[in-house]
Amino acid sequence: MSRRFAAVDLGASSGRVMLADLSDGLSLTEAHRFPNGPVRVAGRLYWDILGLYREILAGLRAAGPVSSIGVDSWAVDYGLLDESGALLGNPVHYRDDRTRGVAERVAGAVGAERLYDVSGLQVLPFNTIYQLLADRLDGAATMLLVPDLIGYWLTGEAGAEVTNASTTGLLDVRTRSWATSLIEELGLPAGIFPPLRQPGEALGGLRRDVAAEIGWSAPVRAVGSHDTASAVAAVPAAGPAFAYISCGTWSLAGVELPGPVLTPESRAANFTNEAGIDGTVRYLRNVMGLWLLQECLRAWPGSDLGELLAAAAGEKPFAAVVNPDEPVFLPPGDMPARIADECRRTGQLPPSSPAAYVRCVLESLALGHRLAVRQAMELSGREAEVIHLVGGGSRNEVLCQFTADACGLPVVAGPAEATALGNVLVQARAAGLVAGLEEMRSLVAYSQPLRRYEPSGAAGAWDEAAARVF
Ligand code: LFR
Repeated sequence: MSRRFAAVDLGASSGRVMLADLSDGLSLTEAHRFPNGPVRVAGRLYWDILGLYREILAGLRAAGPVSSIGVDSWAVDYGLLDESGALLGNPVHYRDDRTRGVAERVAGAVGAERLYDVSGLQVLPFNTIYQLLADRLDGAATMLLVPDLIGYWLTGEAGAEVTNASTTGLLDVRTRSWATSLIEELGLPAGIFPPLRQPGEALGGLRRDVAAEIGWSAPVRAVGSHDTASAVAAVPAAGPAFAYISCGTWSLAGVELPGPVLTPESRAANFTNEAGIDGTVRYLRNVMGLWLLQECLRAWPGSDLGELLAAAAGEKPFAAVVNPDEPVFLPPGDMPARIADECRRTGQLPPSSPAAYVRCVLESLALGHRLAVRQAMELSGREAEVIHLVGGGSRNEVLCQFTADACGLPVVAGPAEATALGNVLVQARAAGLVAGLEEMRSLVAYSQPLRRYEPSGAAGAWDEAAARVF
């Protein structure tokens, strides 16, 4: 058996097929990378799911034969299949506004307390539960979350991987099975939710036509198919006293726990209890993340991120900060204009140059990280001595330093490709090459470049800035 594994990892701004080799330690190389983003058609925001599938096949062809394949992506979004297994309509992007008001309506009908008690999930307007209630489900026989849909196209096998299913709002947080009575109470068709599968389980071999197209064949295995579950699995932590921030388009900031926290305080702070691998709970909150920066860059064609980050480091500290989680920042659009409005609304002068906007975004994000990490510790009772910042954001030196300063804790940055690493390590474990979560994490710690940032001790200025926005 070869010690090579392929990770298909779809992020909101780019997708990639990564190749891992565990013959000697753990090395990861990129077989193929491709852009991803929303497509607006007739006022609705979609993913280009077929384009993504084509790029996945191109990536697998480039990767060459492996022992197995795992697929992960962002959460909550799905495709609906008809009786014959054909896709009914194009999957809608979670930033589409068709769910406006749905969360409030559902809370009014079933009660916000009940929803939290059943699913343990934070309320985000785009949770699957709200999307399904906003969609037409006529003719739908099966609902497949994005990685499960890709897995279905690759193998012909339908199922719902449990870490991602936990982001739907329709999975029972205690039993990790579909919350059938809630599903029925909401009037959703219970039959569209496929059987659950666990990370490490084999889906099956590639369909013959798929194998013919990429030139080789291998089994597909379920992994932590929610990208954040895979990223947290690959956090290079040595013991339990850590917090993590999986920082990409979103920043997912929190702690790992053996069981859920379902207290009224936790619900009020909108903390989520998402399923991690091996029965762990990802106790975290979504912080708006690098989306703020990505959307600023889209508004400034021709700008250079490296230059802007360097210039931002030299800008005046705390000239203006915003609460990064204001709902107004969620949809695509003119981000600098929305940041300027938010500054004015909170009695601050808007930034006056792109570098000043970038400074504002990075300080604001660090404030978001600080609040989420502190509340996660407080609400769960879990103390952290270090913050592991993983994902693409770990390459952003200014953000890593700001996060250490704002939180008053050391930040260990990296790996940038934590998600792909978590994906392949679950496959390698299923193949018997790695023993458990602890060994997976130490393999990451020893094989991947990491960088440590110490807090600078300027806590007072961060306290003052936090008081301005929260
Ligand atoms: C991160 C992520 C988050 C989820 C958001 C939307 O990529 O998966 O965990 O809340 O995307 O699906």
